Amino acid sequence: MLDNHRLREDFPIFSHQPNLVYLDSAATALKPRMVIDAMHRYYSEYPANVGRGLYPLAARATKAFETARNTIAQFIGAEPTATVFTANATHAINLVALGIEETLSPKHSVVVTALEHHSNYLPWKELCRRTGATFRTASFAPDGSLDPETIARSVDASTTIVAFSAVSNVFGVVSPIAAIVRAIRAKNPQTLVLVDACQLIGHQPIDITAWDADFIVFSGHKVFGPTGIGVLAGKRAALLALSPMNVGGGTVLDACSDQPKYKDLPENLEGGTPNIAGAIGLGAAIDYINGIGLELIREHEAALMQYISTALKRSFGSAVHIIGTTDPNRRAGIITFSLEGMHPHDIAEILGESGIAVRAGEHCAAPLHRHLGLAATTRVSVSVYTGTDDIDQLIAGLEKAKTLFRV
Ligand code: ALA
Repeated sequence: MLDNHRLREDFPIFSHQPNLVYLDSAATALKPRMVIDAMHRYYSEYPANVGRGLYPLAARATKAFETARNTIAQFIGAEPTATVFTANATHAINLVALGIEETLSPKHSVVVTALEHHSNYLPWKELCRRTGATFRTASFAPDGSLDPETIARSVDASTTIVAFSAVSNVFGVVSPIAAIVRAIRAKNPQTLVLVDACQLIGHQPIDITAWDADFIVFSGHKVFGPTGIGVLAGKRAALLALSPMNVGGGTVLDACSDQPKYKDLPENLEGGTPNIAGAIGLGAAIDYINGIGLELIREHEAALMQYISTALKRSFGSAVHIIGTTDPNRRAGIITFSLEGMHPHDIAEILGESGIAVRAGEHCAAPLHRHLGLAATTRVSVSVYTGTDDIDQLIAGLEKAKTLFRV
């Protein structure tokens, strides 16, 4: 396993709160010093705009911004020019949904899955409401993964796009992404595919080229980066076919003609001054991950998943219900459960009083909870700074809650 105590020194929050047990990294990951420093350097040493100025300060800002783009593109197997900065994953998904809106009519269908979080559910539902296209929801397997054939059964000649998550933010189970894309293409080669990689990035490798997806999206803040920055990457042809929905400064070659002529990717989709510090911070976050090594991170998180599964069962036996797979190796650092006799909100509040942060509720995934017949669950998510000592404290906190509730 990784030396999480050594790694905790990289995260300034732990010098402010040395006893913090942070088990909510799937909501947002903590920020390493090198990310904060990179952003601080931009704001204090070269806070110029990008892509516009001809003076040295602006050239330095543009270079740092584009270097970050290259780092991120390489990390996900995308072309830098097909790696677009957005505000977050939700913004990226809405750019795609709005960008294909003109092509949809009541003759078309859009497919999502029942395990999506609201960000990869509502933009598509709204798109269908506006265009009259049919909104279809493919089911998931009991282990919390997506099954290629189940998704493909919802796809037919009418299907314009399928959007699905690589990892559900509730189940935490990694789905067979390349096989799902193949099954969709076998049913309809014209169907676009969007993969929401929010809960996979930074935990396991991403290769958009090997997946053969048209689009992938993720948020920077879940991968040690700052808030307010996300990425939409994909195939050039698919990105170029999107109607730019955020036109304005930086996107146009000829604004004066009746038919404005727009720039090439990625600028045509990045209207307005971008989140420059955010992009630079996200680049530093990817450098941080590369410095540790994705394979070591994967092994560390798998060991923690094994540890927590065993500890929960040992302490709570048949009163604990872990959602999804029993194989901790298939998880990307997320485990969700319910405990008989205790409401997840009460659990989270009691743990919170002891400095232990977990997430409780529907986790912005109401359709999934409805599908499972559950009102709410408790979610624990880990990262490089998490160790078995954090899990021991979680279990002690849960034991305390159990005593308080006399269950
Ligand atoms: N989607 C984020 C989560 O799962 C906010 O917590």
